[in-house]
Order: sequence, then C-alpha cells, then structure tokens
Amino acid sequence: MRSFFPILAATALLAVTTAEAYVINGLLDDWGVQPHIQWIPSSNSVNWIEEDNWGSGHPNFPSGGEIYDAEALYYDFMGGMAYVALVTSFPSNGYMYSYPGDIGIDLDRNGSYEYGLKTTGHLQGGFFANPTWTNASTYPSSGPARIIGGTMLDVQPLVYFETEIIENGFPTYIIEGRFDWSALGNPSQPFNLHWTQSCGNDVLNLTVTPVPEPGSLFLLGTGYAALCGLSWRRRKKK
Ligand SMILES: [Ca+2]
Ligand SMILES: [Ca+2]
Ligand SMILES: [Ca+2]
Ligand SMILES: [Ca+2]
Repeated sequence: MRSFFPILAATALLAVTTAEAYVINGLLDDWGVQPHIQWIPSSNSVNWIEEDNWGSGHPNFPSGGEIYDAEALYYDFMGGMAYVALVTSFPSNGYMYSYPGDIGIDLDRNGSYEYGLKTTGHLQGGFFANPTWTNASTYPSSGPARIIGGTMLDVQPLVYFETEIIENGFPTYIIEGRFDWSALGNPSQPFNLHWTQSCGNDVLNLTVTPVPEPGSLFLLGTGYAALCGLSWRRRKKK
C-alpha cells in the first residue's frame, strides 16, 4: 500500500498545476464578472469591492460624473501570482488633464504604499518597490495616484482595455494584470490595494486577506499525513 503514496502526491501536484489561471486580456469572464450585470465573482477566493456610482469615501464621488467612476476592484491569488482586475469609466489616456493612477499596495496598512503596479505608459505592468507617488490633485485624501520613481522589481502582462460596454453614456474600461507574489515577500497578514486618478475624483480601496490556495492546502494535508505515517511507523518499531 505504501508504494501508492508517491503516486498520490504526484496526482495532487498535477491538480495544482492544471488549475486555471486568469487570462490577462481585459475580459472578466474568467472572474465570472459582467460589469453592471454581475459584480459578484464566481470564486469565493476572490477579494473584491464594488462601488459603481456613488460609493463610500466621499458623499459626491465620483466627482465630475460617470467618466470618473471607479467601479470595482478584484483580487485573487493563483500559482504564485497575485491577480488584480479593476473596472472604471476612466479612459486609459485620461480626461481633462487627469490621468489614470497606478495600483498601490500598503503592506502594513499604515497609509503609506510600499509597492505599486504601473497601469499605463512604457513601464505598464512594472512592479515597483518603495515607489515615489504623486498625490491626488483635486482630492488629496484620495491619494496616492501615480508612480513617478522607485525600484522596478519585475514586469508582468497588464492591459488597460476599452470594452464595448456602455454605462450612463460612457465606455467601461478594464485594468487586468498580475504581480509576482514572492516580490511582495509572501505576506501572511491582510494588506490594502488602492487606485485613483491623478485628480482623485473617485477612489477604490480594498483590503486583501491572503489565503493559501486550496491546492497548497491539500498538499500541506498530504505532507502532514505522510509525517503522521512516519511517526506511526517509528513508534511501532520500538
Ligand atoms: Ca481576463
Ligand atoms: Ca458607473
Ligand atoms: Ca465609484
Ligand atoms: Ca504601508
């Protein structure tokens, strides 16, 4: 019977590697989300927030109307990668001297953002440590907004995609990207994700609770079972 153990472990590994990752294409069908129709993601491992139109943080947000609306933010972890998806009416090339911000990560939730993910420009998809941020110009309390310096650790695919979905007369855009979990130092405590525009007319803040993947939980369980088997055998020898 014992010789079956490696086969079982191999099967568990296979189950982990064949788990379907998110496709970075600006479409949210892989999240089970249809903007304005179905905001609730299909997987309960997703951390998310939806603030389509008047959300929390400011009584009149989005200030300036629908075009500034930051609508939803999603986060999930899979295969060593952290995936993010953001829904907004704000265009990738900006509007009225305001430009899209970058995604901030506040690891210890103290209001300063130690990491960031570039959403636009020639460094799009770049993952930064200790970034220098611009503040939000019109609503400073919405800040920080854009990365203008720091150490770029890695670059991963990221798209800022104009969908054909129109809401209140404005197109809906999807920012979909990812970053290497190990670049973040494999945190085990909750951390904050953040996005706004350079004006700060709307803002999304999401607290993420890191949880191991079901696959890794299963592997941990398998390892534990193996250890138990070992100690049982040792005991029996005495
Ligand atoms: Ca996708
Ligand atoms: Ca909206
Ligand atoms: Ca909003
Ligand atoms: Ca911090």
